[in-house]
Amino acid sequence: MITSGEFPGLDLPGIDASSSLNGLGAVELQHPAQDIDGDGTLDTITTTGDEAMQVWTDFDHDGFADHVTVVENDGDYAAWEFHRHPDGTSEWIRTDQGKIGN
Ligand SMILES: [Ca+2]
Ligand SMILES: [Ca+2]
Repeated sequence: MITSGEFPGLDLPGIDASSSLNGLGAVELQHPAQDIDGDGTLDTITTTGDEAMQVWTDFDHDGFADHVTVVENDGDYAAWEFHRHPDGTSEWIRTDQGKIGN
């Protein structure tokens, strides 16, 4: 189950490769199901919507997603990183975007 601390009830699987995550806030990963980096600790949840799937990963195991990759059914993708700033603010920053196969 995924919840957003700032937008309860937000339909996270509705995010596609062109969606902006600005303002999304921290995304809590309560029950990670996959171990994407193979260190033995579950860290990743995959969510699936009609148009795209999203892979949320909590690399530092603090319970909140640090990275998400969005892949649309037609191959468009985007990757975002969650950054916490010293002043207490946080934001999602897009690190990659493109189309698989190009
Ligand atoms: Ca892991
Ligand atoms: Ca984290």
